[in-house]
Amino acid sequence: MIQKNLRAIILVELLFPLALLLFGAYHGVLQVFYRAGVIQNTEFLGIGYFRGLTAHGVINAIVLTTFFAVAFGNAVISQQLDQSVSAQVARAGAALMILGTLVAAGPIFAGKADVLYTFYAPMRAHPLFYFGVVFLVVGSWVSFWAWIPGYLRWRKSHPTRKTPLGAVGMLTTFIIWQMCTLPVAYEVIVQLIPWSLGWTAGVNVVLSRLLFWFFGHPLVYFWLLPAYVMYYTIMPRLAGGKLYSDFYGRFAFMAFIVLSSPLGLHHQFTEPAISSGYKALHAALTFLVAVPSLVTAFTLAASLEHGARQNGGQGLFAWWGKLPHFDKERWLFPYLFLGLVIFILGGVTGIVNASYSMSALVHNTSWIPAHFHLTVAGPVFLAILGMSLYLSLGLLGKKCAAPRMAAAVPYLWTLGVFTFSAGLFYGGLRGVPRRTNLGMSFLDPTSNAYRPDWRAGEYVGAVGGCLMGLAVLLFVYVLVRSLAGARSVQLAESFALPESEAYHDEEVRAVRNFTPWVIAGVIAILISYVPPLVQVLSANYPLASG
Ligand code: HAS
Repeated sequence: MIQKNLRAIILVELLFPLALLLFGAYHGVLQVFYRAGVIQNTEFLGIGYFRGLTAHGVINAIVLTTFFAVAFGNAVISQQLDQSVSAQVARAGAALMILGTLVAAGPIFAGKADVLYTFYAPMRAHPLFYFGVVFLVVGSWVSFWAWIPGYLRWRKSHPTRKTPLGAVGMLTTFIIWQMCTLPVAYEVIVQLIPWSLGWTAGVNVVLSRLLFWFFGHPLVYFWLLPAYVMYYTIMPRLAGGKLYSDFYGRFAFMAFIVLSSPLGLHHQFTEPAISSGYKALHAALTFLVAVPSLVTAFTLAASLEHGARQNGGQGLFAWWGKLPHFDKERWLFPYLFLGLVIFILGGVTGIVNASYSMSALVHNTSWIPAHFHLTVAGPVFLAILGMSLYLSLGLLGKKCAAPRMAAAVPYLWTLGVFTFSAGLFYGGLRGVPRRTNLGMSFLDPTSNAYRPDWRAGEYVGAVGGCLMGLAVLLFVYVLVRSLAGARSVQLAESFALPESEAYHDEEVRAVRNFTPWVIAGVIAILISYVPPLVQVLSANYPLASG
């Protein structure tokens, strides 16, 4: 059961970012209108293009994801490790995260932090933006620290038992987060804050980018792994069966500890100062990080097949039809299943990006947002929406007021995100740039830069963006209507997250302990990052004043 004294904290951590999501999603829809040339202006209703784009990225990709990981982690750890989370520390973490978000929101909405969600130099924000980021990240660390003493106590009092898989997944998520946020904390505190306060004359841009991207790729696994926890520990049960292999789940999580950090240079293949040898090493490691996801794909497909066959499914492919795709009692299932379907394309395009030569074709084109909307806005976002609704209603003892509509949301979102990404992939291969107000440049018929051949992709993207916006509105309708419904104390008291049993429950010592994996991760980071760091520090580029 989820601890009673954590329930209010979890609810705040779920509902606060969902309220902000309305702004985040609104600015997403505006993006497609700017890009398709429907809005031909530098601003709309007083909010400029880059201000809106920054709000969109920061709210959706940083704030929503971080709050959700902490909230879901609090629920999973307290349920699976005998209610061992320190509520006082968890409360302090949540308060810091809320403070950080509000402090950063001020400069973003005042137009003094148009630095996008990848906030590295030379673009400079108001110091309060950076302070807000620091509070948000430190708040998430504090929330993680609230789990550690209870986890150690649990290990001591259950020496022969395996740590439950969901807890392993959430601890992995935050071990990765703790490791990857240290360099970006250095960047923000030592480089960016003094520079934005005017205390230093300039900033080393290449170093700033190196530190940011050290954080930037493991960040995506911080987003992804809470969804993986749901896929491994909840989805097989919803499908009516069992997790095919407990070992493969543990192996995938542990492998991410080693592999998710030492490869951020794949965002910097065109970076000066860093030798091509190290870029090639990071490219090779990027191919390797796809392995735990491929393992996940096969393990989950087998788990789904097991569930479907328990429901009477037969044949080589016909069993797919026996999964609860449209079951209004199990409306959470399509949020997880469709996320996986979307991720097949998100993963394949990630592997394209990882290739040293292909990246040269797609880097900084609209191909990149197409890829990441099939990842962070695919499995991650759908899992966040579905679980936020499920958890908040469960904790409050309320029922879903419109379960059919709740189950329809992920279908509409999937249609929207596939359409959106198809348009952006098409454009990206033709060189359409990302992060550009196309309505004021390449899609403005009166401009010398006008590119009529770039219209089709952007129009298709705009249709997809509108469908995605509609899906968010439907979701908010279901959430608000359900929250306004009657409360049952009995339902709230008995609420717990579903937990799948394992079909193969293997005993493998190598995946019982985090320590060797963390040590291997640190060694991999040292090998892959120390020489590039030395190269960057010894390069003689002038500092940027911003
Ligand atoms: Fe990525 C850029 C490479 C995964 C997010 N990525 C980005 C950016 C974001 C992002 C936000 O190498 C842009 C950053 C910016 O603003 O500049 N990415 C990869 C690779 C993977 C990958 C190799 N990315 C993600 C995930 C993200 C994410 C996950 C968010 C959550 N990405 C790159 C590279 C760049 C990049 C370069 C830089 C490009 C550039 O030039 O700027 C891998 O982890 C992907 C492995 C995944 C798979 C898929 C497994 C499939 C599964 C589904 C199974 C389905 C089932 C259902 C069971 C191999 C698990 C079956 C159902 C049926 C109906 C059949």
